[in-house]
Amino acid sequence: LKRPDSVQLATLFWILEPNRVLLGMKKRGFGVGKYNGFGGKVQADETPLQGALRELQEECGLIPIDTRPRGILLFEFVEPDKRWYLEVHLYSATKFTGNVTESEEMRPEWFAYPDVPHGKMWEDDKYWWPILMRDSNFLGHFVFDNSQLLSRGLVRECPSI
Ligand code: 6OG
Repeated sequence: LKRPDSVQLATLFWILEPNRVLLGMKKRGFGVGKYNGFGGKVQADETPLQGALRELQEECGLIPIDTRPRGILLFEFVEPDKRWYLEVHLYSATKFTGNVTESEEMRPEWFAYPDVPHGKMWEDDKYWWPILMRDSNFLGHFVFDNSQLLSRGLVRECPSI
């Protein structure tokens, strides 16, 4: 048996109002140039929920009111000399306090649901977005190749999360 690989914990927060969603344009680092929910790495002294709340506030200035867990995605990144894993805990809210503010990391922008720019988001999103939109939850595993293109994946609706 080989030594098991380690997994980095991260978060992704979706602000889903009845008629529009708040996305962030990632200004630097991993995923630069893509629209996404708000999030980042979970710190050693945090639960994923604590990390998700901290990152949401840091990146767009909001404090959510009706937070709920929506899913867990395991991303596997295959590089020539290594393979690494990100376990992303997803949350959503429909209500918040605070004002939407741009940060060093993210430029927030509202999108009406029909205008969500899936072509400018990570490729896995379109496979679980419909589950998010029908108010249900999910588990998934996606493998990305060296150019950060999706090579395979699976997602399962999991209402009881
Ligand atoms: P920082 O490096 O900014 O955290 N993330 C992904 N999000 C989606 N939708 N799809 C992916 O497919 C992703 N890979 C990573 C998780 C990275 C942020 O980017 C998200 C974190 O919110 C591969 O600290």
